[in-house]
Amino acid sequence: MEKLNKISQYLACVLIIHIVTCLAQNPVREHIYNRREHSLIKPFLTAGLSVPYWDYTGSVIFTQNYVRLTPDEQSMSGSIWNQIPCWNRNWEVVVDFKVAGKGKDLFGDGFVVWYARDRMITGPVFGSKDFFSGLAIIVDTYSNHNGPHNHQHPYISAMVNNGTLTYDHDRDGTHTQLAGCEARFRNVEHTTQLKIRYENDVLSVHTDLENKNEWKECFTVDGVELPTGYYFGASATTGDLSDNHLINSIKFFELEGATTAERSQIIPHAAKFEEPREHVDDPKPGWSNLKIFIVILFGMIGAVILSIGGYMYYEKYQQNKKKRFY
Ligand SMILES: *[C@@H]1O[C@H](CO)[C@@H](O)[C@H](O)[C@H]1NC(C)=O
Ligand SMILES: [Ca+2]
Repeated sequence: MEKLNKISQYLACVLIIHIVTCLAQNPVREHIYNRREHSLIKPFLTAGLSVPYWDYTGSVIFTQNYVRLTPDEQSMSGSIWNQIPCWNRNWEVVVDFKVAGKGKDLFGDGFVVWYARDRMITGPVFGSKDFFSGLAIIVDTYSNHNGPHNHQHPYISAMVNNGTLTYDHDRDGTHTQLAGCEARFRNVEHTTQLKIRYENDVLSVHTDLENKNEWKECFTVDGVELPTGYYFGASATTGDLSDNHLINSIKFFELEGATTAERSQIIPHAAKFEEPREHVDDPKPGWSNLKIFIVILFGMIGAVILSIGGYMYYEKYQQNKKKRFY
């Protein structure tokens, strides 16, 4: 009898420990629900050879395992767009992607995960429309900037636009980005993932790139206002340089929060931009020593001529003065 008691006590203990560790691993915040209509998951193609909830443009192809935005070939462009506008104020999107190609040092250009008003419009921002309205999470693999950068590539950054800003490729978007981080994800065998979370006007991006199965913070910015009713999408482009840009899945999670109609009326706005915001031209190349020498030489010759001239004028003036007095 005592033995039975001990066993039941032991079992109760195990149960409690199990519950406690379970709770610790799954904090209560996980009131999140996967939403199929904003997700892109396997199998991509249904029996009718259509892709439920998604449209596509350009070089996109759907295979059994991934969606290829561009192949590893020059001048390719492709995009996929969700058909259903998102009415959730708070959400999280996890993108499982792969960027790989033949190029060892030279590759590009990158891809963007969109939450935008206009869908299916091709353009110069990684295969999609410039002067967009909404949010772009830009995964830029190629540095277009000739001058020194304050960061390495590949680089992940966020841009919020109300339709008036252009994405400046020459500066890799640095003067319009809210925040960003360097990220290494090219040509690896394991899965690489990006998590975009938008909750109560706080935007955060995390990455899982090192096959450690843990999220690492890329950046968090508050004061980001995005309306409801926009569309999720992804686009990629190649130019002179190329890469395979593949999407393995996009998983949308609805977070708790009001789903209000008024949120659809607001204009995308970000309270904080990263410095520097303005497009500052590169400094002119420094003067060469020869140039400096020539300028100094001419300056000295000029000074000598001026002083001789001045002296001669002074002499004449003195002579005139003498003439007048004598
Ligand atoms: C759009 O954004 C620009 C740049 O941030 C800002 O100057 C302008 O006032 C904004 N327009 C509206 C209508 O919010
Ligand atoms: Ca770039």
